[in-house]
This record gives sequence, structure tokens and C-alpha cells, in this order.
Amino acid sequence: MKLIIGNKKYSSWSLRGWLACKQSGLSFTEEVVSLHDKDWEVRKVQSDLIPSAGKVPTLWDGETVVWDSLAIIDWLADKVGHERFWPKDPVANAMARSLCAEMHSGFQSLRAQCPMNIGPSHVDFKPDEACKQDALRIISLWAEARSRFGGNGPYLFGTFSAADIMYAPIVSRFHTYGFTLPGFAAAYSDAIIQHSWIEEWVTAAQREKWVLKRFEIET
Ligand SMILES: N[C@@H](CCC(=O)N[C@@H](CS)C(=O)NCC(=O)O)C(=O)O
Repeated sequence: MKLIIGNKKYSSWSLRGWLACKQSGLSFTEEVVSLHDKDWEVRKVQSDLIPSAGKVPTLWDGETVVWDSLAIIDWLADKVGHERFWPKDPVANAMARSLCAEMHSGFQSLRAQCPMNIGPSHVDFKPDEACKQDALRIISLWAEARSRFGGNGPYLFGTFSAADIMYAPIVSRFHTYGFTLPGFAAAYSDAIIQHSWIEEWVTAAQREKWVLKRFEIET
């Protein structure tokens, strides 16, 4: 399998696709392209990114292509077994799917105001009301997942799952932009930050030289 992703420093959807590949346990190679660089428009129409119209992550599985983080999770879960990605318990499973879908389609204010940016910290960032509401909603979803289904594990549904994959970039944003988190959410965030795959991603992100102004916050 080959996963095409964007800058590790900035591309939150790429992080999700990459974590999904890691979670599958299958071997894959990665191709990192810089979003919106000088070759971007050409790459969109002349490369393995044609099927996704230039969006990353895009996964090539042999001759088969699948793009969009949730579709990649679905594809890989079908290949390796759903229990790697989703809780077994049907009630937990329904909630995990709902959390993932809500992340995939929602939280526009938080996403727009706090672009993922691994590296500098913007702890003096002041979220507007809509952004605060997004953060509160996320924290309440985490609280419910952790209290009902966290069990003895540190992750949203106990063991690392699709829900953690979808929310890992939120953990990164909360960290970068200095959001104050209640104790349980801080503990959950620490578990994500200390996960070896996240450490691997962050190390690679910090080595990248690309600077994309549109994802940098003026200080
Ligand atoms: N809904 C898609 C979003 C993919 C997406 O928008 N990726 C961004 C990078 S984080 C991208 O490819 N941007 C380039 C562009 O829009 O041209 C997913 O879940 O994968």
C-alpha cells in the first residue's frame, strides 16, 4: 500500500489517514507532498492524486485507490477486521461511529481558527465564542466516551481506536493553542501525545522545512 499525505506539520487529515494505516498493522509506504507548493496544481491533475482531485490522504492499495480519512478507515477495517478500529459493544460502537462522523463533518470554527501546526505554541491564542463552543462539545463527547466506555484503558473507548485516530489532531490543536482542559481530558491528551505513533509523526513534522503561511497564526 502507498499512502500519499501532506505536510506532517500541518495536515490533520493526513495524520488521520496515516494513523489508520498504522492501526491496520499492514505495511505501507508513505509519500509526503507539500500542500499548495509550486507543483500543487500540476500534481492534482498529473499524479496519483488525480482520483482525489488533489486531496490528501489518498491510499493506493495495489491498483485500488481510496481517499478521505473516513473511507480509508472503513477500507482498512474491512481488510483487517473491524475490531481493530471499532469497539465490539454495539452501544459503544454506535457512539464511536457518531464521534468520528461528527469530527469529520463538524467543528468548523475550531478547525478554521486553530489550524493544526505542530511546532510553535500559541498559548496566547483567544478563541471566539463559536470556537469555544466547538471545544466544549468535543470535551463533553470525550467525557461521555471515557466515562461510559473508557474502562481501564487511557483512550476514548479504552484501547486505541478509530475515535482516537479522528481526534488526535484535536489533541494537537488543544496543546498548540493552549486550551485549558479538565483533568480527564488533559490525561487523555497526554496519552495521545505519548503514543509512539504520535511521537513518530511529531518528530518527522519538526524536521520538515516547509513553511505555509496560511497555516501559521500571526503573533
Ligand atoms: N474530508 C477529507 C479532507 C481532506 C482534506 O481536505 N485534506 C487537505 C489537507 S489536511 C487537503 O488535501 N487540502 C488540499 C486541497 O484542498 O487542495 C478527509 O477526511 O480526508
